[in-house]
Amino acid sequence: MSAEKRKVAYIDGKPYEIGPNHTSILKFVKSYLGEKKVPTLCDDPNLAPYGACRVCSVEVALEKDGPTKVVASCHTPVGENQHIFTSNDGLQNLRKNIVELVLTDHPMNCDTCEVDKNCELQTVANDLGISDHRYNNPKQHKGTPKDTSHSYMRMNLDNCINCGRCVRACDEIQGSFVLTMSGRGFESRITTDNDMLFGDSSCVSCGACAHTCPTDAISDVFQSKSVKVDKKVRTTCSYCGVGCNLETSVKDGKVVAIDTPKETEVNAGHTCIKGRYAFGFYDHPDRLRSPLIKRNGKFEEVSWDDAYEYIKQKLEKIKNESGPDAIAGISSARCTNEENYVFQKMIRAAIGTNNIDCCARICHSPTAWGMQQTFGTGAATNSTEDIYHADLFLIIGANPTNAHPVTGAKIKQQVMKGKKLIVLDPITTDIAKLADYHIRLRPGTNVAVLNMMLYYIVKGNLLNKDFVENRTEGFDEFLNHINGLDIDHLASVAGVDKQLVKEAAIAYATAKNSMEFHGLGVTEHEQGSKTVMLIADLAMITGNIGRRGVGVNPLRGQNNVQGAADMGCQPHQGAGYFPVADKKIQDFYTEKYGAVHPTKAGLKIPEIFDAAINKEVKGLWIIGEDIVQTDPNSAHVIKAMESLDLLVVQEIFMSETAKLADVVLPGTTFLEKDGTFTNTERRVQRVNKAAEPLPGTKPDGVIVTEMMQKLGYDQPTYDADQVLAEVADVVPFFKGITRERLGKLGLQWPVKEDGTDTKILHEKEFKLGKGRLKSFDWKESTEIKNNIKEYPLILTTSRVLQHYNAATMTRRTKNLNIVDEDILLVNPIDAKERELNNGDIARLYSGRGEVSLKVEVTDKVKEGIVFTTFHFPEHMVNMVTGDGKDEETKCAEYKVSAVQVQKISNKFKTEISPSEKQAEIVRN
Ligand SMILES: Nc1nc2c(c(=O)[nH]1)N[C@H]1C(S)=C(S)[C@@H](COP(=O)(O)OP(=O)(O)OC[C@H]3O[C@@H](n4cnc5c(=O)[nH]c(N)nc54)[C@H](O)[C@@H]3O)O[C@H]1N2
Ligand SMILES: Nc1nc2c(c(=O)[nH]1)N[C@H]1C(S)=C(S)[C@@H](COP(=O)(O)OP(=O)(O)OC[C@H]3O[C@@H](n4cnc5c(=O)[nH]c(N)nc54)[C@H](O)[C@@H]3O)O[C@H]1N2
Ligand SMILES: [Mo]
Repeated sequence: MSAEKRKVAYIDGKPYEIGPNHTSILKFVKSYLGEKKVPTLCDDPNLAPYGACRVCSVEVALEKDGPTKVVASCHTPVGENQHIFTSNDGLQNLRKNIVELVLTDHPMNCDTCEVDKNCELQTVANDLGISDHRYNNPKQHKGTPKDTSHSYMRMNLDNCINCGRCVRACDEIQGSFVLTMSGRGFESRITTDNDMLFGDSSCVSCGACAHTCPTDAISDVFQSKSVKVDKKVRTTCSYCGVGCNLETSVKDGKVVAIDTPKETEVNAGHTCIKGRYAFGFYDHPDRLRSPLIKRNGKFEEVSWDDAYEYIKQKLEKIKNESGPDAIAGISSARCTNEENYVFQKMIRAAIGTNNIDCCARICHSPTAWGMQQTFGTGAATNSTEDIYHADLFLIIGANPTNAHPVTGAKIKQQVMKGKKLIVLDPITTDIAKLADYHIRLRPGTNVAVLNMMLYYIVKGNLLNKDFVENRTEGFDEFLNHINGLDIDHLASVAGVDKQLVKEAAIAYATAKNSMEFHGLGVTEHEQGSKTVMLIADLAMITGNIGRRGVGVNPLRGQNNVQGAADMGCQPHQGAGYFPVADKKIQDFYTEKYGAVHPTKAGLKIPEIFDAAINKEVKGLWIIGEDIVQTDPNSAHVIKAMESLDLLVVQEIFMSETAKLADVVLPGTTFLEKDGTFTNTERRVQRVNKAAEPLPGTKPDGVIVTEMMQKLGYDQPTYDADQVLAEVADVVPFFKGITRERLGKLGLQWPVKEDGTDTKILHEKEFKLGKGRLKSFDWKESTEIKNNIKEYPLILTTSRVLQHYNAATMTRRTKNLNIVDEDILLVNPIDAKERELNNGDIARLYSGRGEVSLKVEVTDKVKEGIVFTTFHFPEHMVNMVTGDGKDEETKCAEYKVSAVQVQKISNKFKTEISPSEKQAEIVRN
């Protein structure tokens, strides 16, 4: 027990202990006496205290019976022995008068303003007993035209009370600075940047303004605050690995709106355009609604039983003729833990092969593998909330404001508050614009630049000697390697300024807490795993590991890619990362699964494709992964799919891959299922069904389980909770997880039997005992070496905020109104050489294939580099990307392709607009 005396303050005469989160009188009072004890108007717990409206006024005396003073409780700190009075006639009159003045700006009669009495302002007014307008404002906003230009929000400034919450949310939460307050006094009103229509402004559609607005002056197109819904269901977002908590509004059995729930840890009351608005795909007319079998080149609707029977016969034939290793499965990082677990179990226990993989292979497999080699655990060492405890951020090959927008916005906020930022990225991303040190390296040269940073830290004597001595091994060899580096050569191949790298290295080593984040710009390279291990070196030699605000933190991509690998959807490791080549491990799984565990090593995704072409793999079952559009070298993937005897695709849409299937099975979206997802910080969170599966569809776990039963395996009827219990029995770091214990906010693994979870890994020792320092030399990518003469530009590919991977989902939402094609970014020098102007159509080609794309000429990319995204099937950018792979894990080298660009036509010559083209595709 701490001997420290507990500090108290008094609320209406009673003592209460002051806690660490009680940063204001308002927070202190609310935490003990509930939300309604003190009314508020301009306050939002997710925003910095503002103290403008003073509705939250309380009286405070510094000692018992001392003189009192009226203060705004939201921005007055609570102090020891304060005597706080929350209510008396004087305070009530003050509050009432303020709200009456505010109402001057606002229609009183709710019938005329489309908003019922649920809006926050009306609730506060009702609570204060106000029922009528006392003051009349001659210059009311009345008659301001509604702004309906935005795809997802509308602005009705007649309802605005100028509380400034939207402006503050845009600035403080999203960091976008789109909304401002213009004019003074009664003339003041909310406008967008350059006074544009809302829909034309630079708004990123995060919805933070609509979420905070107390009156529906800015609201979602669906008026979630005012229309009565039947129920609200809390769940977890199914886009990226941030894992935002969402609250769905359900009316007449349909999800009609999504907002953030009150209590959130991961997303702190925030979401992005996809999580909040891009859910319209879920009941889109294009959803698959029946099992399909392809006969004579055409899909025919069949019953579930016929589909299962057809698959069973085909699988048994393949197994009898060629053995179980002629069958493979690719699981979905979009599906739940429970679904991934049963699928790998089906492949291993019911079919009998280790040929099971998932999209982690082409995404962060180098992270998992590299961190297993150096630390022992291949997952993020720290928690997202550590962003608040870091002093410096090192972001390597990640574009978090696009790809992990809620985390990106948090980092951005901290940097705007003065924390230091180093970015290693060839592209001037949004976050790179804020960097103190933006190291614009050539794609494929991370190992060179990281070696430079390690060198400058060692030479500058900036090592954390204690950490190196007590917690690592391999330092002597590491030092030898550093001493042999040719820094000038490394700087020249990477195309970077030595001095800048030196300064960045010193900043990283000398900040109190340096927190590293990385993405695909690290992993999707030939030297991906090596880069990850050098990042681990950087953290270890500077002691930036094992406490708050530091660590090595991959920004994992898919909502449940961490979980898919945890559940064993990898050929070399089963559920819980046990190596399946080990005889003891095989016995362990054999006992757990009640079926002999396969002993032969499984194939990784690219090996599955090669084996299909060689007729060694004949049957493939894919759940929720559109490999034809998203794996590299699409022509090769298509050839592999066409070589199979049986392709089963379990999907929600007729994806490019599903089109090639023999059998299509209609799964359900996350809104129609129960289970759990594991986010990028190892947090296992509940997914709760908000709507019933569309008629004709089944949750993916149900489909897999029914198939297991059909194959004769004794798997009980699918129940997500019961599968989770089985996972907890097999996977040691899930030991203490139950659905109940996960509660609202989830738990971060490892979770002990008693339910305690883990926010920070490696605090006292690494899973390997000591951390392993590793050394590697930079090597030019084979793709460049072999092809750069003929194809002199380097293509690097990535994503936009509005669309998600194959975009089967986001293209079926209004996000398509905002972005409707992949654009090729070309540096002005390269553009001039090719006579390319903005808007021209260019041919982008490599030895593998070609696509045509609209051009944007910009110095966001360096000379010699071109950049695009891979979201649109009418472009199929992966026709161009190559077969390069990470040496260790076979992760695809999407970030380096040798290409050439050639002008096809001027902008005016295109006959069909991308959106028309898109519409055509959707229609077909
Ligand atoms: N809006 C949106 N969000 C998404 C997705 C989406 O499609 N859309 N996809 C999700 C998925 S699956 C994933 S994995 C994540 C990916 O998210 P990120 O990891 O951020 O991935 P990318 O944006 O593809 O690439 C990151 C950066 O790497 C840079 N880069 C390229 N080559 C190099 C290099 O050699 N060195 C360095 N240091 N940087 C380099 C690129 O310029 C790019 O800015 O996003 C997830 N979130
Ligand atoms: N050029 C280039 N290509 C890339 C990348 C790159 O940076 N550059 N990045 C790569 C990366 S990191 C990744 S992770 C991959 C992602 O590639 P994919 O995994 O192919 O991409 P998604 O669009 O996430 O595809 C998931 C599929 O699952 C379906 N789906 C969604 N939810 C469910 C569900 O609940 N059940 C079922 N059955 N299906 C569902 C969707 O309709 C979609 O077709 O793309 C890779 N491709
Ligand atoms: Mo990914």
